Amino acid sequence: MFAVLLFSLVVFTAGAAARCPLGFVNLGRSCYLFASTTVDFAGANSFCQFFGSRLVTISSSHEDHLIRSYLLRHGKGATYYIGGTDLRGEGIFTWERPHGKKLGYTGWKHGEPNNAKGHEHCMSMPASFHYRWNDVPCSRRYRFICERAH
Ligand code: GN1
Ligand code: CA
Ligand code: CA
Repeated sequence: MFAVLLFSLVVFTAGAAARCPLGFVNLGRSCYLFASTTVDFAGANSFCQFFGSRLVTISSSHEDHLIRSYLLRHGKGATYYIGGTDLRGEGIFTWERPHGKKLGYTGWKHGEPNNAKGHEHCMSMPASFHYRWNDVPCSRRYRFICERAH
């Protein structure tokens, strides 16, 4: 019996570890990389692609909750880029993946997006907003979150 339990534990642990590539964490149905490098939005996009992933698309309150809970525990008090912009039309935010898809679910902080100073076209999750969404200038250097399938 003990051997069976031990075997199950080893197999289960190995299985769980194999679900996401090194550096990615499994939350719900996807693998996420919470990058600690700070880069501008274009840089964040490139980094995610280099890692075989894309900037995160957050499609439901469930997914938003999983990511925010993770960040509240491990987020290092920072701001993280997520994968949406209104670069193609002011005030109309779309996801990078699938490209140009309008937001369905949104997790904006109350009062956002506000396009502050007329220069905020990229989406982020700042610790100071408990990781509710904010539009920020795309030129700022922030951490970022990548997503890929298992
Ligand atoms: C920040 O720093 P300030 O107050 O001009 C934030 C905006 C928010 C605003 C909300 C770069 O702007 O995106 O809408 O607070 N700017 C940055 O009060 O994070
Ligand atoms: Ca804008
Ligand atoms: Ca803003």
